This record gives sequence, structure tokens and C-alpha cells, in this order.
Amino acid sequence: MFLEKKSELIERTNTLKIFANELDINNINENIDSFLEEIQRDLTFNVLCLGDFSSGKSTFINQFFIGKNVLPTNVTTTTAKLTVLKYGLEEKIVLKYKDGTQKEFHENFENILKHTVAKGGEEVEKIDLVEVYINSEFLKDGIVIVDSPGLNDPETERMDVTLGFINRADSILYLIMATQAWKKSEKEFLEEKILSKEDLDKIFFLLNYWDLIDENQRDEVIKFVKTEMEKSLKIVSAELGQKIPTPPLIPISAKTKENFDVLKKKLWEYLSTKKGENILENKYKKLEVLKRRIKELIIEKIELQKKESKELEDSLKNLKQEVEKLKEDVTIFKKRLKPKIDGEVTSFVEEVQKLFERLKENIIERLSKRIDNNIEGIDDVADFEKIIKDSIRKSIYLEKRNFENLYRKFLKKIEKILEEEKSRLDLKNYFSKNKVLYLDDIKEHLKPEISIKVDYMIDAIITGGSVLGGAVLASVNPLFAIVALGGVAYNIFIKAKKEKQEILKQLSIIEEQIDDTFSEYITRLEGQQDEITETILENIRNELIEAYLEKERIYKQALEDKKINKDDELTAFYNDKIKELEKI
Ligand SMILES: Nc1nc2c(ncn2[C@@H]2O[C@H](COP(=O)(O)OP(=O)(O)OP(=O)(O)O)[C@@H](O)[C@H]2O)c(=O)[nH]1
Ligand SMILES: [Mg+2]
Repeated sequence: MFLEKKSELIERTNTLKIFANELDINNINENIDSFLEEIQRDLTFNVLCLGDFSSGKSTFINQFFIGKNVLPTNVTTTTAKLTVLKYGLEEKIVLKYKDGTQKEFHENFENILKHTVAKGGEEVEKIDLVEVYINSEFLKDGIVIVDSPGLNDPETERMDVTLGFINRADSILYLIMATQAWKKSEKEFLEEKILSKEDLDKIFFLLNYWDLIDENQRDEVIKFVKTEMEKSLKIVSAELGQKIPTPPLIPISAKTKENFDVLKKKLWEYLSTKKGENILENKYKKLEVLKRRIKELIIEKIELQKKESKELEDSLKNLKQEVEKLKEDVTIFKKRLKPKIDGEVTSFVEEVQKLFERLKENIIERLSKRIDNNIEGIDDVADFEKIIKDSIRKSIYLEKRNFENLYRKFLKKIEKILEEEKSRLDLKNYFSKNKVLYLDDIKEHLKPEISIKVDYMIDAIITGGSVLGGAVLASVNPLFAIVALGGVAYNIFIKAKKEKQEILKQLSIIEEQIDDTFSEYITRLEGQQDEITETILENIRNELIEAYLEKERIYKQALEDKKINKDDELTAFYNDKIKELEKI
């Protein structure tokens, strides 16, 4: 249902594009193009595949999502790099290197991936991320699937990068080996690594290697895993203070494809209802707005061509003067708007600062407790490091919601300012009544601009680095620095293993480090203040001026039309066009 609606939407939008093209309505054409991109972007689901090494992730992705063996698989640890698989009419591999360069390949995929994502491959260390474009039906429907290194891979840095993807994923498929179900790492993952209800809500546990489980043992295995999962979930629920429903547990075999149909159905059900339907509904509304806009433009054309040529020529002259006046008015508008927006950005920064303070206290408190409770049982540095990282990650996850709420509030306030200013700036002076819509457009346009930055900011806090690259704020990565405290952890551990008190004292080192990192972060955020205001103002200015130029173009075109065609024929033509438009 969802997929049919999605393709219907794309089809109708394409028809509208052809329609607008024929009528030569330039502005709208650009809007339609970006709307088409928006549909593709917003109606794409990111699915992350997680699990211990050899749990069958790569095999599963090959069989389930792309239907052929592309990703390298092996009985020993294999995948060493995150691999993102997307739809591509033309199949290719894009290797993104740590130094920022990239290379493309169009054939010999298996071999290339062996050298680049498989452990031991000679290029592996130089690579940041690998993208594989495959012409598969499943991906074409709008799925982006991410293959990850085994979570129990000894290289913790890899695990950090993988976990960084969690909050970006629309759904997580967590593969468990049915033959050795519910290992320590799986228990730990549920209890320690994922700590927001939102993240847990999107997990599907897949009991892989189902082909190797005897018929008469299957019920028992499921029962066992369920019971263990419940135990872990109880701990998580207590910590979050929220009851968490048990995630789905689906037995599958990546080898024999057992239960693939069940999984496919459930996954689509989840993705389309949870995320897709709302978005789809909005997009349909947007299509109607575009249609309405085109209709208004046609009506304007009809009205214009009713006028005498002389009248049109005069209007064109007036328009030129009006553009000059508009430029002046925009400057005044800008002056009035700037302090208001600056004020909002400043208080947003202040709120973020408070949040960081709270976060810091929380981290220190959690760390102290954990160290206090666990110190006797910790024998090696790796364990100690793990405690530190997990505590930090946990605190950050718990604060994540608050951060997002802050940002939402900030956006709302900006919107309100724009709304108020919009009513003060008497738009009727500038546009025909229909064009008042333009400011709404600006808001639409502006939202993703800021949100991209703030999203990256959240990511930077959570993951500590650029995962998908190109992030504006990716260079600011507080957690990365904090996670790098692994080194500090080591020193503390070595110095004071026997002296518990000493370890607790050394926590101040961590506190200082967090302070430093956060203050650097805040400084950068403040530095972006002007950039945010400028972006908003630039958008307004451009849109207003563009609207004017468009109007000028329409006047000129009307004059041309009048030279070539008879007025009543033109009216009939445009009226037919309106009827045609309504059917799209
Ligand atoms: N019998 C059986 N074998 C499987 C199944 N899934 C995977 N395998 C085999 O298990 C081995 C490991 O599979 P991979 O797909 O490489 O596992 P992975 O999770 O990607 O492993 P890493 O990349 O090392 O994290 C391969 O030899 C697969 O052929 C399954 O459902 N049943
Ligand atoms: Mg693998």
C-alpha cells in the first residue's frame, strides 16, 4: 500500500513537472525538482544491521536485500568497515578514504570489497566508509542498508563508529546466532549500548542460523532467548523509568532464506506505518500546494492577457521601480529581524550550555558510582575503559531527548518571529495576494538548513565524529575527545588500581577534560550564530527578489503572447490547461 502510494506520488509529480514545463513556469519547475528530491530523501529508510562477528550479517544482506553475493563473508571475522548499500540504476562501488578522496569502481565488486572492507585487506586502514550502489528491487523501494563490523570485534573504535549509526537508523536488525544464542555481548548490548526508548523501539532481533537448529529444539531456543531478553529489558526499563515492550524476535536463516517473507512483511509494516505514512501524507498535501500555485499562475496569465499591451508595458516599468524599493525595504526588514534572531540564538546557546553542565555532572556521578561498585572486579584495563565509555555514552543518550526538545523550541521561536515580521511587512505592496505564500516557502526552505547543522551537532555529541562525512560541525566532537579519555583511563588504572580512593580523586581529570571539550564546542556554536541569522535573511531576500523577477518575466511573456495569439484563443487555451491541471 505504502509503496504503491509512493510511486503514485512520484508519477503525479512527474506529470505535473511536464505540465509546468510546457507552460514555461520556471520558478515552479525548480520547486518541483526539489520536491522530487525531497520525496526520495524523506521516503528512504536507513536500516542498520548489527550483531557479533560471524552472526551472518553480510550473508543476510546479500541474500535478503540485494539477492546476490556482493559483500564478503567468511567463517572468521570479516567485515572491518561500515558498508552502506544504496539503490543505483548503475551499479558501482564508491570508496571514501580517510584523507577525503574517493574512488569509484564499476565492476569486479567482490574482489574490490575483499581488499577494502574485509579484514586484512590491504586498503582497509585507509578507508573511512564504503558505499555500494546496487540495482535491487528492495533498495529501489527506498531502503538504505548498512553492514557493520561485528560488535564484539576487539577494535573498540570500530564499535564506536557503528554505534554512532544507531540514532540515525530508522530500523535496526540485530542478528543473533541461534546456535549460541544470547551471549554476553548480546546481553551487554541491550543493557548498556542502547539507551533510549526510541532506539529500542526500532530493533528487530533476528535469530539467524535457524537451519542449524533441530525441529524439536526450536521452541526451547526461542523461549530461552525471550526469557533472557526480558531480564535485560527489565534492567533497561528501570533505568529509563519507562516500560519497554519486548522487541520482535524472528528466526531466520540467511543461508536457506527461511522466514524471509515474514521478515520482509514485518519490516515494511514497521517502516511504512512508523515513519512512512505520515511523511507520505504530508507530501501529498505539498503536491496539492504546488498544483494550487500553478493554477494561480495560470489565472494570473489569463488576467494579464486581458489587459492592453500599453497597460502591460506601464506595469513593467513600475515593477522596475518597485524592485528598487523592495531592496531598500529588505534592508530595513533585515535590521529589524537581526537582533530578534540573534537574541533567540543567544538564549539557545545558553540553554545548551546548561544542558552540558548537567550532562557533565551526570557523567561524573555515574562514573563514580560504577567505579565504586566495580573496582574490585576489574582486572584489566580494557574492562575499565569499557566502563568509562559506557557510562559516558549512557549519560549522553539520556540527555539526547532534552537536547532535541531545546532545538525544537528554538525553531518554533524563530518561526514565530518570521510570522510576526511577515504580518508587519505588508506583502500586498509587493505581490498579488496569492504570493503571500512565499514566506511559508522560506520557512520550509530554512528548516532543513538549520536542522542539518543541529542534527550534526547532536551526532557529534553522540558519536563523536563525522560518520557519513560532510558535516558542518563534524570537526567538533566532544564525545570523541571524551572517548579518547580511554588513555586517561589507562593512566588512572595503572596508577591507582589498588587505591580506590585515588581513582575517584582522579575523576577530576575527566571532569576537566569534559569542561575543555564542551567549552570549545560552545565557542564554535556561538561562532555559528551569525551564520544562522545570515542564512535566514539571505533566504528571505533571495526569495523576495526572485518573486519579483518572476513577475517581470510573466509580464514580458504576456506581452509576447499578445503579439502572436488572439486574446480569446489564449483564454480558452489557459482555461483548458486549468482543467487538465485539476486532473493531475
Ligand atoms: N548454516 C548457516 N550458515 C550461515 C548463516 N548465515 C551465515 N552463515 C555462514 O556464517 C559465516 C559468517 O557469515 P558472515 O555473513 O560473514 O557473518 P558476519 O556477521 O558478516 O561476520 P563479520 O563480518 O565478521 O562481523 C559464513 O561462512 C556464512 O556462510 C545461516 O543462516 N546458516
Ligand atoms: Mg560481515
